[in-house]
Amino acid sequence: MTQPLASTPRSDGFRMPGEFEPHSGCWMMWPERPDNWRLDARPAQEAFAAVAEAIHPSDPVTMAVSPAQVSNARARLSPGIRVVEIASDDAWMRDTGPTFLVDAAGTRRAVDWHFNAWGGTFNGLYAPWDRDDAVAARVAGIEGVERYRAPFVLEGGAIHVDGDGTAFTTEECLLSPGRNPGLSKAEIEDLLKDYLGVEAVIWIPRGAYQDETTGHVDNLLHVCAPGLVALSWTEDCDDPQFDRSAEALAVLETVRDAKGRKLEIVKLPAPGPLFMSEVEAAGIETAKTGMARGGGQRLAGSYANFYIGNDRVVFPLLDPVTDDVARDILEGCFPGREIIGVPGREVLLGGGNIHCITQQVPA
Ligand code: KQY
Repeated sequence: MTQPLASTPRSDGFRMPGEFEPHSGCWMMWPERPDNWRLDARPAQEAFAAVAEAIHPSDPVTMAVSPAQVSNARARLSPGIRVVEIASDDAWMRDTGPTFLVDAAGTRRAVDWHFNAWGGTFNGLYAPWDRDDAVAARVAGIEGVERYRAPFVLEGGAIHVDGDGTAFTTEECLLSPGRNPGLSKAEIEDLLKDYLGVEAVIWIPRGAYQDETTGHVDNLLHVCAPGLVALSWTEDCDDPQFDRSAEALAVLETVRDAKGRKLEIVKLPAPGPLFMSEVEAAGIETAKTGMARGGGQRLAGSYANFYIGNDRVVFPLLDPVTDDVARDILEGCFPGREIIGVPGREVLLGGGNIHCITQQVPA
């Protein structure tokens, strides 16, 4: 593994591109952890495989798989999907993989964030997490790109960018005591500017209700294009999600982005509300650490948790009542891209969705 660069992306002229910019590929990781994925992760493996097949070949997919699962993964994935052996603690490539950057000449580099299972010993979801923390460096090495090791805790799902100078995050997440208790909001904002190559950070107060990452922005909203944001929304003012989405809307309606634009906000209906069933909960091994699961638990379902590929958008099917509404709205947001729904419930049972399990590599 090569040593990280000592400079910062911003000082070297690098920026994180928008997800809607061209990709050379997409990375995912194979689920197997039985205290997060029910029935020894077999239904989740089927769900992850379906996501990979929906993204591939628009973005050629590489699946990182632990040594014990290589033959199983290979048998369940079509031959075009590359399988590489990488050990991990769970399967969230958005969070443990590198965040890729580009410069004006088209050179690519990567940011390797410190990962502590969404809260470390304060409120992290499992321990140890050292194999997860090593994933980004491995992926960057396989991609053959140089890497910055950012000096603070962050996951890829905690940020969105518009590729044009603006980042989005939540206070609930990045100011949570389990991540960077020694850093002020202003210091974190400066670090985001340095490591994402942005000039403006838009702070949303909170993420989705019951999100076990402590408020990842990628489960609340997505940036469809510079100046265009899709926000998870409910009209039910008795739903605890209502205030969270309304607070986000209030910020998004008043801010200007780095280029001085007002944002256009498109509302995606929240599915459900959705709850874990007793049968689903019974299939999950009892967790030794933070991921206690139970029947009746509210799930943090959101259609904003989608992946933007080169010629398609892959979004989670979560609720027959709202799936088609979400599809129609996404069609309006992404002219020229096919909108593909893939069953999202098994991924949601593990605590995230399609955006959380994917990581694009810019072209
Ligand atoms: O949403 C994500 N980005 C990750 C969710 C992790 C859940 C672990 N059980």
